[in-house]
Amino acid sequence: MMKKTISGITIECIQGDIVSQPDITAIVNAANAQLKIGGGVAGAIHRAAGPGLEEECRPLAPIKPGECVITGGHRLQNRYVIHCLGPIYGVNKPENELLANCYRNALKLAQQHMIDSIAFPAISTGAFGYPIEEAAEVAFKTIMEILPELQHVKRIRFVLYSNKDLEIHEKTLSRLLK
Ligand code: AR6
Repeated sequence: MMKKTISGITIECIQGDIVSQPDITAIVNAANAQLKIGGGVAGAIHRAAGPGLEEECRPLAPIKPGECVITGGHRLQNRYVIHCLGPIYGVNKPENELLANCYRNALKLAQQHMIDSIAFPAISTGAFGYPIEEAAEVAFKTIMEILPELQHVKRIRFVLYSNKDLEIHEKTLSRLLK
């Protein structure tokens, strides 16, 4: 677990499950273009939210790599879900810009909806094959660029599935803050 506060905004890294973050207003889904239930994060979120989430998503799909849409949380403990389509590594290019767009657009939606806290999984690093070190660097760099524009978001949490992924994120964040 790591916590850093920059310009009044706390960035946290924890090991855990994205659907078990009851103190967070919006959780981010590593979605598919059709915004349907899938594997990994998308599977966990849709299962926990119930069928109402897919129903709300239907008219919003398809989305393109880098794009995000917002819905309610349905049966989740969170008020909102922000669905982001990450790039498939080696297919959707340039990967780093498309991944940065996910973080940028998710935080813009959070800002528009006056969301105070948001939790991200490591978008694109599972089924979409993005190397975790590179993805962590893109994620934190993008977040730091956008921090000065955020007025409502006070807490940004990264929820990493494995201890190894947590370690990589903690190291990357410490390095970028030096
Ligand atoms: N909580 C937190 N992190 C998780 C969880 C969880 N419950 N489950 C997996 N991870 P992925 P992608 C980690 O595959 O790469 C889906 O099938 C996982 O270890 O969920 O963006 C969709 O339908 C990895 O580090 O998302 C899409 O088709 C990270 O979350 C496609 O996969 C992202 O893994 C999206 O692929």
